[in-house]
Amino acid sequence: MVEQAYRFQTATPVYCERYGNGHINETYLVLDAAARLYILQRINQRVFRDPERLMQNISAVLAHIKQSAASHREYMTLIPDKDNYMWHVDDEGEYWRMYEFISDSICMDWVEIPDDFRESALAFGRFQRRLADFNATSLHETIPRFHDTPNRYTVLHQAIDADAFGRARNVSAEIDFALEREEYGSLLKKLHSSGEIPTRVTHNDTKLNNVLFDRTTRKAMCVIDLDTVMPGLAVHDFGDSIRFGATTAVEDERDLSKVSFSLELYHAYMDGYLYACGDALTPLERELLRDGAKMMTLECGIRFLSDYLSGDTYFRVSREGQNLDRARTQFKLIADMEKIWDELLAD
Ligand code: ADP
Ligand code: GN1
Ligand code: MG
Repeated sequence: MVEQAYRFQTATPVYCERYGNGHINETYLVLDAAARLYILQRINQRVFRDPERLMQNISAVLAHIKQSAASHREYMTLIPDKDNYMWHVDDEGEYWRMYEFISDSICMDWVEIPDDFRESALAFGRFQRRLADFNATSLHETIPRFHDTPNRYTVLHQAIDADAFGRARNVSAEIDFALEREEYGSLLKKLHSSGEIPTRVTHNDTKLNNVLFDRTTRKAMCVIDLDTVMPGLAVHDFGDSIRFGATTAVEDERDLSKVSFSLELYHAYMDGYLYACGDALTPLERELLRDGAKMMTLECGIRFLSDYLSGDTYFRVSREGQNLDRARTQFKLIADMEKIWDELLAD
């Protein structure tokens, strides 16, 4: 039993096991003596340097979403610790938080049918809409420059130059692929800096497995993993969903012949997203949705490749070469998108 499970306002915990497939935080499923389930998480402070402000963001965003939600299963509920704080700091200075487990929910690591993906788009679209009147400037930037693609290139250059693990020589094709697209990498940042696309409250980690679905109806209910909710770009949120979901294989698939971009899933997501929040987007944002998809795939590929070159210190790995495999799947998806670029425009 993780002893921090006892520190929150629940009945006595009777079970606690590692849970989920996240790359960053440490997540546990907890059962208490009253047969209630909870999610307990240790916040990764190497990634999130200011956990208290992060928790303030999450509390504020959840309170806001609650106001317009149709049911309590559409938002997460934090459980206070025994001193009535919304988080718990243990003797080692580690930050922990607990949520009610959303009952009868399922979480998917890949798209089983296009309708599931469309559903997830509805959830992220609703999320965007519900936070449209939330003051973005009140949010703390939990990871500075998180989706700053040109800065991700700077980090890649540093990793290549340092080549701390002697891995660069084996991945020259992947490095070349990334560097050939470096100029493109500044497209969205430039349009944002010049005010041509607006700042919005965004989720910034819109993977399919950050949405909970109702077990019976398979309707998307609740957006989770709010650590990276910050001011950002709507097209990035659209794009991050596409890079993770509009594919025929998992993110770390080793056999690249199994990995291809799915136009059918792309359009299923586009359809749901535009239905849920399309009228809130500007014409230029709609036009740039496909660039959001390519950019997030490129940025994530660069991040995986940089982490591989630097010794896998950021994304959790369970086998050697996993971050390289992840980078390769992203680059394969980009190559596929480029081949059908004209078909990716919003209608
Ligand atoms: P990470 O940042 O590591 O991805 P998440 O916050 O996404 O962590 O949580 C990891 C997994 O835990 C999710 O994919 C989901 O399966 C499950 N989970 C998280 N919060 C809840 C919740 N409130 N109710 C049910 N399951 C949850
Ligand atoms: C991480 O926390 P998780 O596993 O949902 C990462 C995302 C990446 C994703 C790649 C805070 O997401 O940015 O896109 O892995 N989160 C953070 O799977 O860096
Ligand atoms: Mg997650």
